[in-house]
Amino acid sequence: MTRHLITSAIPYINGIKHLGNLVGSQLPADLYARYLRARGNEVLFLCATDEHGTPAELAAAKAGKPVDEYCAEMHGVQARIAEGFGLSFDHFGRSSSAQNRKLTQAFAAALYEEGLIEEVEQRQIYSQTDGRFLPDRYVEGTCPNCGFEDARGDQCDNCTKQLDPEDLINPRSTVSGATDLETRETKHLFLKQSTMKDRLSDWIDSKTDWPVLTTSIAKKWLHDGDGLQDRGITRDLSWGVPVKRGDEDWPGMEGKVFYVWFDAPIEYIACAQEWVDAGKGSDWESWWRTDKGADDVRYTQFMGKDNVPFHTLSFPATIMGSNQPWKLVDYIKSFNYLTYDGGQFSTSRGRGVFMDQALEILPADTWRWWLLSHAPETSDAEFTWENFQASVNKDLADVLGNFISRITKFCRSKFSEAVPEAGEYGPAEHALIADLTERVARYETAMDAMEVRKSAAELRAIWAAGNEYLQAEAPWTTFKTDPDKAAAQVRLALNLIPLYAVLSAPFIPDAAQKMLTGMKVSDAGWPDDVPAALAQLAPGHVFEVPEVLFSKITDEQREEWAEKFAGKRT
Ligand code: B3M
Ligand code: ZN
Repeated sequence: MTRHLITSAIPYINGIKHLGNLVGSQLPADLYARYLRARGNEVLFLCATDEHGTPAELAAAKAGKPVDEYCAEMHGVQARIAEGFGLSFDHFGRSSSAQNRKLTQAFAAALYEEGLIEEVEQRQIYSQTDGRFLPDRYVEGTCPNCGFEDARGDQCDNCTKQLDPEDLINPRSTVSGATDLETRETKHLFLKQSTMKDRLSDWIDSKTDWPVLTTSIAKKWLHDGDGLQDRGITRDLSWGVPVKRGDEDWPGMEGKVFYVWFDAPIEYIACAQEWVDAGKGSDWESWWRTDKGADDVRYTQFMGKDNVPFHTLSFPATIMGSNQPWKLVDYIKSFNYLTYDGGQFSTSRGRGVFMDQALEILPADTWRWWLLSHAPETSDAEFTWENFQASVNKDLADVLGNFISRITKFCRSKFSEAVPEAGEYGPAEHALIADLTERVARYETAMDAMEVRKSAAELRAIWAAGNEYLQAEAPWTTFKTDPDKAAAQVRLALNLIPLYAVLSAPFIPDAAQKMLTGMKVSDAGWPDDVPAALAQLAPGHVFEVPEVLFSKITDEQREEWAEKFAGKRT
């Protein structure tokens, strides 16, 4: 038994995530957490909402709510949706928690004491009406390049030119519309991560077993162009972790907060504290402090590729730079993007399926199965309704669902709702048991390696092996001439159901539970010994035909949904 710490990138608070976000971090992390728990490991699986920064402020303003209220509400919404998808977090925290505020300020103090924080004077737009400095995207005006009147301070959306707010003609505050803007001197903190370049580089080089997607992005940022830049870790916002050195005020930093990407990964640690403070655990330090036992922990992070630089360089720089015994990540599993029907998912245009909508139209397991079996691992992947329909109808309804309903109904009609006793296993049965033993080992290897698509393919092949056996042995035909032999065939086939349930649970937990409930099995463990697992339903064991596991997606539904999610949501 190993202790596994697993974190998923923490989703931004400002809105509901789409299926591409889900498959890039939370869902594969859940797959891995469920698998490791099923195999008897101790797992702490954490996620949270990422609540600070400009996007949260802007979204709250748009919703007409105070930002703290907006975040509390949206946290509730995201937590419910996560539950709907069966995401088995041990705790779903909040980066705006008191624990994270304190820890973030403590990290800043430690980095300061190590001489890794520099105070830098900068020029920035100040709004007299608003009484505050404005972040770049809070300033709008006319683009000097194309004349577009609503260009943002960081970029013109019309001609895509990168801008400085000072470039804008007739600049105005998006907070109030005020035009009495001026440029003022202000101070910001920079983390001198460039001084840690060699250390970070050696550390990344030592991770020879990491996915190439992860290490290639890290190396690009380490070595391309100017290499690793020092990074600004403070912002002029009111919503965020106030800039302090531990408990002490930081002279010159009044009214400023830490940059969202500074405090967000620290929430991985704070979340473990929240987990304890919520009464769900008793000891967070043994997961996070190497002086308190965390050396024995294996820590795995899951994220989309756009988050890789922050997890391979910035957050490790915070951890290493603190010179305190915090746990560093052991493995980073990253993902490419999921595209939607020939284009991008778009939050602003409502293009693609968002997590709440997905659950409104179909059970979570259908989405879990499609997303994981098509995870964008080695390249981007594309969601199409045709592919989704085919996958649900074939893999889930025809292969798995049909196997279960066919064999349980046949048993009920020809014998009873109990495992038949008569008959002995012959060569075909022994061959199936041997075949499944090998296949389960291959499935475990793929799951251990977090090869998500490959694991799904191995699992599908395990389901198919049962179908092929039934097809070839045809107990309904055997029954006419040799009912005892048919009884033995049915006995083995019924025993595949709890095996399938346990193996499939990490992918499709609800359906797996229905399978076990129908078969009246409450204590099915991982099949470390496949032949023994295939004998767990003893002759005479009573069951009920499980309820229908998966309905097929019709062509009409497919067309309706393709139309509905093409991009009109506001
Ligand atoms: N919130 C980006 C995202 O939701 C960001 C991840 C933070 S991980 C510490 O994809
Ligand atoms: Zn422009």
